[in-house]
Amino acid sequence: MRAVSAATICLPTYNERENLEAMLRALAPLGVRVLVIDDNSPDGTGEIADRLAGELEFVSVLHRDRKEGLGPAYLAGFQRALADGAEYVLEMDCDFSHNPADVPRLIQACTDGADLALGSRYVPGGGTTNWGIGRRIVSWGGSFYARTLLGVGIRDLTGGFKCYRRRVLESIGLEQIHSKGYAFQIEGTYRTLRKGFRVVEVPITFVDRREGVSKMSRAIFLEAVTKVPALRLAALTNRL
Ligand SMILES: Nc1nc2c(ncn2[C@@H]2O[C@H](COP(=O)(O)OP(=O)(O)OP(=O)(O)O)[C@@H](O)[C@H]2O)c(=O)[nH]1
Ligand SMILES: [Mg+2]
Repeated sequence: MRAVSAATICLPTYNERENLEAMLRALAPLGVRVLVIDDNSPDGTGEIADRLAGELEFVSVLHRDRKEGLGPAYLAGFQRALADGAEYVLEMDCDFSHNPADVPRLIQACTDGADLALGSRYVPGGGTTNWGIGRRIVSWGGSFYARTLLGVGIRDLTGGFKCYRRRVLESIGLEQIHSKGYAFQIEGTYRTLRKGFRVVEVPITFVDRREGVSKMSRAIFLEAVTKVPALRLAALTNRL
């Protein structure tokens, strides 16, 4: 229980007014802290977050001026969570693709010895529901591409449901990370592996969002395609 109260979930939001309140109420019983990172959502998500932070003691809000992508939002959230003393720092989407009930298993994997626990769709027991065949191929193919080029054994490199131990975030060079989308997830895990930390995959079922709209874009996809060989090159030339 002590471990859980030392955990902060970073929850980035951009136009999640249909989801935010339900998500915070679902997280309430878990005993974790939640930091909502809102990029000035035009739909008023930031105001909803402020109202709920006034009501729910475990919630705080980080307001940012504009949408810059997931990576910069998470980096700002990590800094705040570390400054506030978190031992476990989680990433999670606010669209119910990630099941709040899986949070304790991710934290447990870290208290059991992992330095980074990844919610994984591509290990036995994991999977996706309500995704069309096209989306499944792109996602699985993306992880296959990254795993092969980087030469790592991790099955799910693009997922965004993860739990970092504090010491990882303190040592992987966050200030050097400029990725914004899926590449941010790949880069965080790869840097963690390069530093010799222990990374564990925890099976999860990923559910397609029910409310609101996806912010995935062609630019985010292309960033990942080019970032993977760049990361490998950086590692081969001892810059990572
Ligand atoms: N603060 C912030 N949050 C963002 C930004 N882009 C996406 N998000 C949030 O990050 C989470 C994941 O974004 P999604 O739009 O679901 O993207 P995705 O999960 O890659 O794509 P889908 O599976 O299609 O939903 C959600 O909680 C979004 O509201 C951003 O630029 N800034
Ligand atoms: Mg999503």
